Amino acid sequence: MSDPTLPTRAGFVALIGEPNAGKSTLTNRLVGAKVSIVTHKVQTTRARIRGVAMEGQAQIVLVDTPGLFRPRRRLDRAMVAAAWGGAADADIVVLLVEAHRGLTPGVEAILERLGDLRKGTPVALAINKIDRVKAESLLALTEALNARHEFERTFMISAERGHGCDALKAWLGESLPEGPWLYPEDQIADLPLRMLAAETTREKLTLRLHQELPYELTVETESWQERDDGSARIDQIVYVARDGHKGIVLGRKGETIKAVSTAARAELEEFLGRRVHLFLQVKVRPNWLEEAERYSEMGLDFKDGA
Ligand SMILES: Nc1nc2c(ncn2[C@@H]2O[C@H](COP(=O)(O)OP(=O)(O)OP(=O)(O)O)[C@@H](O)[C@H]2O)c(=O)[nH]1
Ligand SMILES: [Mg+2]
Repeated sequence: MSDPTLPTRAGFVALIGEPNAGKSTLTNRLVGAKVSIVTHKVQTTRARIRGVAMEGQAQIVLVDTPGLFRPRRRLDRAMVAAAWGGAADADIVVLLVEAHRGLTPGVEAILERLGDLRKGTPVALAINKIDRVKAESLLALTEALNARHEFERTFMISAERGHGCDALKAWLGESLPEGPWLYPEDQIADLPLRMLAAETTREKLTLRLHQELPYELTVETESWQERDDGSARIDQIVYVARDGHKGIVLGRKGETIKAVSTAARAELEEFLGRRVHLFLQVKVRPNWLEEAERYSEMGLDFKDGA
């Protein structure tokens, strides 16, 4: 695969799209490891998450972004700003559209803003979740989307199953600018471990809790201690905004938080390749959605939410 006579290439590829389009799934698929959390709920990703993939002599830095939607609250605005910021800084942008949902008003709104990108930024279209539709429907959707924007390329993919992902990756590799790699060859993520650990816990919480609650909580790693026996002790705080939410997160007799902790610990142990002791504490903090420090912990710019 890797041909040392070829020039090295490297650059940033921003994956953008509506919430739930499959951006994080595609990031993980292309990296070949889980670097970004995935759930069936919208607005899972809150900040830009970088994953690094190699394709021959090209280093593709994937920038997974929060979903694009019409923001109403401060956190929404900061997330959407982070997503467009990722697109603005990228060498290549890939717009993900869900095959079964097609050209939604949300996609229309994104298409309208593609013109604001730096002139000359190639934008590719990836129609995702093709496993959910009949192949016949894809041609019409491709035409409708390409009539709205002149995409550099169109790919039909299933990020979850892998269909079409090799072709997309190959194209990204050959389309990035020549230049030295941006990360060591064996690095796959660019997220501080304490943040990755917090995201893992947030994923497990999101998977278990009711629709509205995940939005109202955030997880922070408070301390990380390396122990002499090679294990790590990780202490995290789950901030919720309302008193009533604390009980929901804890669950009956602490069942929910215990299950979340077990699942998060198992995943962290696998990722780190060593034992982890994970301690979760739930705190009610009514105003956390308006606190600058919570945003910097999430990797967001508080001012963007103003
Ligand atoms: N059937 C099918 N489901 C998919 C595919 N790709 C992603 N999904 C599912 O779609 C849901 C959302 O995936 P994510 O990767 O979290 O989507 P996202 O675009 O990162 O979402 P946000 O971070 O909320 O903006 C998850 O349940 C995935 O398993 C696919 O190719 N086919
Ligand atoms: Mg995501």
